[in-house]
Amino acid sequence: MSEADDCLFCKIIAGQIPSTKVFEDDTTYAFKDINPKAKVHVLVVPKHHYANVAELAAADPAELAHIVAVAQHIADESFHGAFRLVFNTGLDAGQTVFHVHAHVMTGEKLDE
Ligand code: DGP
Repeated sequence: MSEADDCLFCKIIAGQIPSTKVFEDDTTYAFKDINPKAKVHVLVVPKHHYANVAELAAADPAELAHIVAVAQHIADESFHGAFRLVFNTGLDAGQTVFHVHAHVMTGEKLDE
């Protein structure tokens, strides 16, 4: 069994676990975080399984740039383009799901 076979976000992308979709194209899926930390809190993920952002950046930098563009699009739609982008990377940084995901927080003025 590969890492991806037992991955929560792979199952969400495949529609095996329900999610509230915000955006989708051939390579990328975005859905609402189940535990929002801002008025708009969306997770943007590549459909291909990478464990973290460093792995994604090394393997497919164009997809990483695309994720940033999707984040910008979400912020343009919900809060005049301002957003916070967070990639928790590693257990001790708070990463709990080991399929790379950008936390996009927007929709309101954020605390500094
Ligand atoms: P992180 O701690 O950076 O690995 O973030 C994981 C995020 O995933 C966390 O903010 C909560 C969210 N999350 C966990 N399980 C689910 C789920 O089943 N559905 C959705 N929509 N979000 C989830």
